[in-house]
Amino acid sequence: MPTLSQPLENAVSLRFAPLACALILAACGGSQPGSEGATNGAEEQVLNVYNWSDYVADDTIANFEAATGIKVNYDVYAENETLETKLVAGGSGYDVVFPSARPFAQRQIRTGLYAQLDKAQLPNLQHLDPDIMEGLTDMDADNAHVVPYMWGTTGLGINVERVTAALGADAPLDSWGLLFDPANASKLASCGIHVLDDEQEAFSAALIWLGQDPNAATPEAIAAVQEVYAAIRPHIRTFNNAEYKDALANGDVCLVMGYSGDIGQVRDVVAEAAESTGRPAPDIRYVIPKEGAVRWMDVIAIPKDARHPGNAHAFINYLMEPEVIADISNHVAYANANLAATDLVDPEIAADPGVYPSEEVRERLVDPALVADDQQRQRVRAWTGIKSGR
Ligand code: SPD
Repeated sequence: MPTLSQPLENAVSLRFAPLACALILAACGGSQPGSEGATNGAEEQVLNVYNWSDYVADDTIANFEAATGIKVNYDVYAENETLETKLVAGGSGYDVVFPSARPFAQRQIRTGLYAQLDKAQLPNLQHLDPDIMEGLTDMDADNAHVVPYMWGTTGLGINVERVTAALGADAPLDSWGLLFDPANASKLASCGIHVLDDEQEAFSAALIWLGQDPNAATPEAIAAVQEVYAAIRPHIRTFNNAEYKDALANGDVCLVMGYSGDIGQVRDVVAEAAESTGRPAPDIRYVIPKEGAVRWMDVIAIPKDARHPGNAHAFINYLMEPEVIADISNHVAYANANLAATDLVDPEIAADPGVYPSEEVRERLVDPALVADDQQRQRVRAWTGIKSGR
């Protein structure tokens, strides 16, 4: 079975080092939300941002700071639940956050966790795709609280050589069966499987594989999902939303359930590392399974108790500059919601079906939905049990 060489593994690990630092701020000397900048009128020149890991270009924050003089304290998370816990507790100190629209921002808007946007401070709203804006109005009337950021899908990240070495040339690379069929998962266990620690996505994926409504939350649907995971649980190494990128890039695992752009980033990093060593790059592929997949959208919002709402608006408006958001899409391999940025996106990214799926594939994508609170609690409880192998 082919394995990655040591120099390539080192090159890959270096690429994701900022991610690891961001996740352990104390160890890396990073900043916490606070007040360290100069004041400008009523609002001090500070902005506390809490975003998903690997979700801006390398220079996005520095460029904003240089353009505005606002000092950004930038923290990252890997799960919607981490953000939600901080928002619900209150006093998070964050001025700008990036929840997934459904069901997270949907629920958080209902419970009053976000400030109303002042659209007079957001002239770049004019660049956003009116269809996407309209599509959010059922959860956010008049687009009053959130602005769309990036969207993507959840599918499979595959090291093609290693998976076909384990399963044969007719391995079902285009199917959730690669993961959920225990006959496949058992053969892939030794080359390594990671699954997202994302109850919403992991539940929906299993339901799609079963041919059921991906947003089902009845006791029967929950039991069916438990059964799917029980059959493959011994073959899953870990559940996580960020470490899987390094693991796939380094060759520690050969199959992951992952977010589209994250796998695109792994593919690009591995290709660059291979180029620098003169060795052939492993074929890292993102697949939207033929049975269908979840399409999600992450949005930008200002927590109700933000201390720097003026700076927050300036940052959100900056992120809606077509050049800025196109640069981010080029860097993170996620599709943005900015029509004016379309022509600025790298043609390779624009033509990547994992980033912008074809019409035919889009017909097989489903949006997450909010389920009743008690059903959601049951799903979360079941998910905790699934992970711990109970
Ligand atoms: N590295 C950025 C990942 C963003 C993923 N957000 C989508 C969550 C879907 N539940």
